[in-house]
Amino acid sequence: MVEEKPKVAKLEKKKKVVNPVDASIDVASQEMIARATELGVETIFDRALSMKPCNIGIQGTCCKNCAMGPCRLPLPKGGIEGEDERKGLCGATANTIAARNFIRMIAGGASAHSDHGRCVAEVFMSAAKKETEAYKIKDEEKLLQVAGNLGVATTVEVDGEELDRDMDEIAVEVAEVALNEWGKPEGELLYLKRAPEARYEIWKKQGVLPRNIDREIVEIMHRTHMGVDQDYKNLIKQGTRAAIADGWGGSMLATDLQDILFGTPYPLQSEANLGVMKEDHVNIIVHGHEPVLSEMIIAVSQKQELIDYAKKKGAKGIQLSGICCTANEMLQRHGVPLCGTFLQQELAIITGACDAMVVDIQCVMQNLANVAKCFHTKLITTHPIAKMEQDNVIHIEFDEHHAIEDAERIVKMAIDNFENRGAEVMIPQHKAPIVAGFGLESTEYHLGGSFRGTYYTLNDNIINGRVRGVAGVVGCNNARTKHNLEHITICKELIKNDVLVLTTGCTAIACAMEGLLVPEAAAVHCGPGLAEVCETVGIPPILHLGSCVDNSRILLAATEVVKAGGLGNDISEWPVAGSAPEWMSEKAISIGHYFVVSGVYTVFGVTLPTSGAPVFHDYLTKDLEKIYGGMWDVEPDPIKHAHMMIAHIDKKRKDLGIDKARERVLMDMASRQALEA
Ligand code: BF8
Repeated sequence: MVEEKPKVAKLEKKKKVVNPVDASIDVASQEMIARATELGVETIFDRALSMKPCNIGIQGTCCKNCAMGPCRLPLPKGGIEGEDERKGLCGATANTIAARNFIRMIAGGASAHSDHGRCVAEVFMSAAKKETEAYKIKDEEKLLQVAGNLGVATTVEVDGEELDRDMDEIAVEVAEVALNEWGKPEGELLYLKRAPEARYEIWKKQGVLPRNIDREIVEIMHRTHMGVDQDYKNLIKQGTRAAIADGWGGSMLATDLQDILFGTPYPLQSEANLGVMKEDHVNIIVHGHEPVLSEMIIAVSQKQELIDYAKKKGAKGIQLSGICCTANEMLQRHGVPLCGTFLQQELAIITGACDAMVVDIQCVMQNLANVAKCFHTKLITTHPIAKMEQDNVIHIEFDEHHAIEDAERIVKMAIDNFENRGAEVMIPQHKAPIVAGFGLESTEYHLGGSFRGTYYTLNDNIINGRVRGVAGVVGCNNARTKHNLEHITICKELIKNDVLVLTTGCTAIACAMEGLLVPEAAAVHCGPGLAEVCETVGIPPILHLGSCVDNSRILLAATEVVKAGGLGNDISEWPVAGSAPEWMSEKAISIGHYFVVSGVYTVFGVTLPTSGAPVFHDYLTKDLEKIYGGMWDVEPDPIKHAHMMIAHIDKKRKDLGIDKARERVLMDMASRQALEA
């Protein structure tokens, strides 16, 4: 007889509960994380506790590009002594694997930005051809400027006389030339010539001028296929081409065409954080990236008949707000308040007051559907390339040819849902005032003044040392770090040290929530030099330049500084640095790389997926500087991170011979007056 084994009681694994104070520095978010725990709703913060990241993937040395693997090549605990003999089945080295993975991330990021740009270009074409009622050319001045950059004539000769060309004709040709940038058979991207001449020459010499946007991404997929490119230097060269095609191509076109269609941003006031939601209003949150959809939602929700309809249903009105980069797009052109960053998307639904969350593309978590199931929220996907499998998700496909009707249907659905709210509404009462909308043009106006209208005044203040340098601080939230801690610590440390900060994406939203995007922040947080400049000009010490595709605005601002004179001939020569403190997406890697190869020293927080391949890692963080004047760096500690950027800025000041000026400026008022005399 077989002896029966004693039954062992299964040990119930105790679920780890997230401590809100450990998860975020933001009080509104802490309150909603606590609320989620109280209601038993699982969020990304809980999963980050119970699921650890893969230790090999994080090093960048797991190859799953063929079915003989995945081949995993972790770095030995004590590092590599002697020759690195790690190999995959095919013989691929750790460097090859990490470089392949890295440039596939660039391909992912560049394709996301660029496909967004293509979609805008297609809508632009419809608007130019007047095939849609909903979209029109809004900024003709910008159209003419972009026409110039794309080589489209803006005048025409009639009987020996130079006349202005018809605007509609220009718009159609701009659309044609722009769309051609994605797949033209020969030549190079037209916008490359917008970079400083010295930069263009470096790219040309290195053989990395992108031919068209799509091709560079396709070529990455080919070169990283099993058995093709097996030289990390050659692989990263292709990554460089695709990244340039993103920053100086797809992203820049997205920004320009959006400005023409929806308006070029100028500074405006608004508010930020979950507290912008209103309990007695229909709350519609738009989340994602493409303003094509959100522009229509904004237009429609202002219609009197829909406001009246909302009132008929018992609400006082319609409150729109945004999450992620759609938020930045709606803010910079219309002043629509920011509801939150990437890590607050679930929390917005947990308020119980979100009547509809309307999403398009990128950075939309699939768990939104699970959270929405616990509340009355209608979760509406709108893009043909971005659907969700859960059955509570509604798909209303958005099409520019009947955009108004689609938007009306969505807004009406939200209004109808207002009466389905449960008793569980809890909106955290925290929000901060903000000033946003600093495009390239308005920054020029503010920093140069209406009199000069160039970046000269900024250059002047960099040269005299009041402004030590400029930093572009951008990027995501990452659930592996404390929400917003690194963003805020780094930005505060930079402005404290007289570094003017330009920001986009979720960093911009984080700074907004923290109250750093108002002119008054200068007196509280800045060093004396930057405070003086901000107070004189009336700008915040951190300028909100838009969404992540608008990082192209930072590239162009950096170029304007070069053009204004006195700070060298290339972006790599003047005191500027980049940072993505809490990055997580492939888009961030593409952005980081186009910053680097545009000549910017760029520091990432969290980690870089290259640490398992030390030779390749060193190539990115040391050798690239010799080629491009910019390089990667990584530092998770926010204070050290900021000081690495400041050290780079000081090095550039020294190279330019303007380090002494700053020492004098920081002496005292008497010596400054003596100097000026
Ligand atoms: O494009 S910063 S989390 S929202 S990827 Fe996403 Fe990162 Fe936010 Fe905008 Ni950019």
